[in-house]
Amino acid sequence: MRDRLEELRRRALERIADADAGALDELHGALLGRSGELTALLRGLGGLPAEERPLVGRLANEVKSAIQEALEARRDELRRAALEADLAGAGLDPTLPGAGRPPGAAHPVLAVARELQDLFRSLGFVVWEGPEVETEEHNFDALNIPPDHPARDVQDTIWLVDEPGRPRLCLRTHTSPVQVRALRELGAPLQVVAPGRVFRQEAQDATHEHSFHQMEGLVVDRGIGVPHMLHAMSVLLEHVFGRRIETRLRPGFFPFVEPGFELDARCPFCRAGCRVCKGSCWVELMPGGLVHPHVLEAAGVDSEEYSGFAFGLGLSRIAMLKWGIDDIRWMMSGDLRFLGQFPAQAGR
Ligand code: FA5
Repeated sequence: MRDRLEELRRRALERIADADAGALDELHGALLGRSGELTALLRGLGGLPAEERPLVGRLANEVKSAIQEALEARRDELRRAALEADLAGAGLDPTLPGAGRPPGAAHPVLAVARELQDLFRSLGFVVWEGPEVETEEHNFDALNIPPDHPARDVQDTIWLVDEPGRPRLCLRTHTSPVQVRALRELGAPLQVVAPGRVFRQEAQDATHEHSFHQMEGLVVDRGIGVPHMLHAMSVLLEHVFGRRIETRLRPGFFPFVEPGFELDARCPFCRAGCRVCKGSCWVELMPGGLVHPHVLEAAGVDSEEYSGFAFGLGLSRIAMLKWGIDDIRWMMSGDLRFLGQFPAQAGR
């Protein structure tokens, strides 16, 4: 009986190894089915002496498992071969590496914004964000920009709701309205930075976009003066550029500060006919000044007790200077040849 079982196993495995899909089904019936060979052999177990039955029974189970496993393995093998043949027929090679996705990275403006947020958080500032659709009151009135003031034209506002009898809404032209929002919500004293996108009807050129990013800085406390502002500006610039960069300060007019300043950086691209600085050798980077008492009062802060400084950094321009980008229009181009140059510096 044992010999017959071993012989059956040997023959069965040989036949299974050569079988095609149709033959496998037949083999399954011929070996393990009701009137299959193994079933017939097992029926003879009862005629064996009692002491042999357990051993032969165990062997019979082993042979049955071996046949079942061999049938399953051969089925898998045939299925895989059929799939590969199908793919090859369709011109596909499943062994080639996939196309994959190129790794993403932060946009250069986002990278600069994050770097500065980290810096200012470490100095005790709160990061505060305001909406891109802004009321006329926040964008202009509360910033001491009266209705007929030319500043409203200078910034060439994109109005969204401009109908008689309805509060006017615009795309914010700068991040300065966040000064008012933060002061009204947090009160004085406070230290905030407010990064975000702003919009203007702007003729585009190498340094001007219609949509660009700024970061507002605002510190209000007792006894704040111009030296505090200058210190904050120089800490900021040294942090971003990792070295002292040449700057100049000149008077600047903004209705929401008094006195007001313009901080310019030495143009790093400067050459004859430079289109970045238009031959002036300086790039406007960061205006600022002492918060006008009218702005403090409009936000409910006592201007007799508190004073403050504010600045409005051009984030897009900082990114340009940091990475030597000589045309701001690359920033919004969505061109992967441009964006792909930044993973190393701007990733995260
Ligand atoms: C303002 O927007 C003021 N709100 C800044 C301010 C804040 C002044 C707080 C005083 C106190 P200005 O329009 O100059 O200012 O813009 C600020 C900076 O944004 C500029 O120095 C420049 O770096 C950047 N900027 C201005 N216009 C554009 C533009 N069209 N494209 C790209 N960057 C621009």
